[in-house]
Amino acid sequence: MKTLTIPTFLKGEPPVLKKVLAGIGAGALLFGLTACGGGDGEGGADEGLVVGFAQVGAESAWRTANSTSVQDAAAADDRIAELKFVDAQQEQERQISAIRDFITQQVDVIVLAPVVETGWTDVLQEAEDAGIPVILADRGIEAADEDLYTTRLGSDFVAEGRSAGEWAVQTFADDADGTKILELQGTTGSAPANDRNAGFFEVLDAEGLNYELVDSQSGNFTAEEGKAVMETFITTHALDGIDLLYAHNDEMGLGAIQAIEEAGFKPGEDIQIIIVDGSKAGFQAGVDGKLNYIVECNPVFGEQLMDVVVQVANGDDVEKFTPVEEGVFDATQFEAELPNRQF
Ligand code: GYE
Repeated sequence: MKTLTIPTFLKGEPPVLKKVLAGIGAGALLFGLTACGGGDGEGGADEGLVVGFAQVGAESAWRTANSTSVQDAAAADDRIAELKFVDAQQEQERQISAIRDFITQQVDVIVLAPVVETGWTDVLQEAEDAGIPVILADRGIEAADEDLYTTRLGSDFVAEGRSAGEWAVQTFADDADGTKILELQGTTGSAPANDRNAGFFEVLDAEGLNYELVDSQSGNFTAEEGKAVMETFITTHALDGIDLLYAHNDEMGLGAIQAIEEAGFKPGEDIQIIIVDGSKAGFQAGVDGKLNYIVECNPVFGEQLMDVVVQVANGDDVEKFTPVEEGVFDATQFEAELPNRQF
C-alpha cells in the first residue's frame, strides 16, 4: 500500500486532486510528497483507493455478514488498494479514534457505520478540514450534522418499524381488551433503535390500535442482553396477558425466546414475536414456530458500497441517501425463504 505525506496546503483539496497531484512524479517530489510501496504495483494515481472503515462491532449475525460483505467486496475490487478495517466493539470512542487515525494516515475515503446518532460533529469536521470525504454505511446520524457526510447507504429503519407496525395492526385489530406489548430496543441512541421504535408506534397510533406498551428496554442488539432484559420483563410483568414482543433484531429476539422457554412459556404461541434482520437462525426459529413475523434488514451491500466509494472519491454527484431493498416474511413464508438467507 502507498504511504503519502501530504503538504499542509493540499490538505483541504478533494481526494481525487490529492491523488492526481500525488501522481505527478517529479512535481510531487518538489512538493515533498513521498510515495512508497504500492497496492497493485502500478504506482501513482492508478494504485487504487485507500479506504478506512470504522465498523460498529461484531454484535450480531447481521453485523458479521455486513463486515464480510464489505471486506470481500473491497478485496475483489481493483479500484480499491486497501481497506483499513476497525471493529469498534460498539463504542463510539473507538470509532472516533479510528477516524482520527484514518485522517492521520491520509486515507482517500472514510466509511463510518456510526454506533449512535449524536456526538459526531467535531471528528467529522476534522475529516472535512483534511479534505477526506465521509460515507455513512448502515446507520445514520442526527440531521444537524448532515452536511458533514457525503452520502448514506443503508436501510430505511423507519420503514422497517412501519412494516412491523402494520403486521401488529393486522394481527391484533380485533383484540377488544387491548394489545399488551413488550419492546426490546436496539442500542440506546442508535439510528435503528430510534427509527424502528418511531415507525412502529407511528403506525399503531395512526391506525388507532388499542394497545398498551407494557415495557420497553434496550438489549443492545445482543442475544445475551436481550435474554437478560426478557428475564426482567418476565419477573416484573409475568407473561400472562402479554400479546406481543417486538425485538429490534434477531439476536435479542432469539435471546428472549430462550428466556420465555426457560420460564415455561411457548414463544410464538403464548406470546407473538416480531424480529428485524432475518438471519438463518431467525428464520429457523420461525420455521420452528417460535416467532411470527420477520422484517428483513439486508447487510450484504459491500459491492454497492465500493461503487459509492469510487463515485465519492471521483467527486461525482451522489444521492444523500440510498436505501437497500428489503422484504417482510410471515409464518407462511419462513420455510421457503430459509434456504435463500445469506447470513
Ligand atoms: O439490525 C442489528 C445490528 O445497524 C441495521 O445493527 C444495523 C443493526 C442490525 O446489530 O442486528
